[in-house]
Amino acid sequence: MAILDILHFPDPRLRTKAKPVKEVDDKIRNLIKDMFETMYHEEGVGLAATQVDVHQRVIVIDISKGGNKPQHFINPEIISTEGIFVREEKEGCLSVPETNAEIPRFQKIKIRALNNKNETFELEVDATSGKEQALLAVCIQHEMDHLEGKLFIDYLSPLKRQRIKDKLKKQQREKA
Ligand code: GNR
Ligand code: NI
Repeated sequence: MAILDILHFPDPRLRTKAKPVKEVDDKIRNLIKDMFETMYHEEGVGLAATQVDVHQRVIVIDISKGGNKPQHFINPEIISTEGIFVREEKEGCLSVPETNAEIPRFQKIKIRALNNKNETFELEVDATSGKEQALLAVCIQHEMDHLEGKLFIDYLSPLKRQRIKDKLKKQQREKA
């Protein structure tokens, strides 16, 4: 078990497109364990392998209050979507510290993925069926974006994104 380092914007490695997992083996199962450990340590509700500099299509999520409902997805694919919504609470990202924004997301998604036993499963999430489901819908889309090298701030205007970049660069300078 290990807590992994998280990459921070504007690290170019966050722009890497992740490759599909070819074989769900012990190495992947270990990665998933370490990703959960890292996510819980950082108090996040989700984590994509991209954020720990592993460019394979793996995401972990736990939106529960107790942090006792881990969900993982290997090679996730969105197979259908319906509608667009903006969640009441703003979106944040462990790779973009101290930044929050309202982002339009699909309201209803159906996804297909593999579990750690190499079994295919499907999951439908409807953001209109409660706050937890809304967070789960957003979180799945947020994590899947990471696997494409995409960040939530990419949905903002270039001006807003530049301001965030300047702010974080300044902070990183001050820390160094
Ligand atoms: O911890 C996280 N919280 C969160 C809140 C609203 C929408 C998305 C997220 S995901 C984020 C963790 C993270 O950066 N995952 O990639
Ligand atoms: Ni994120």
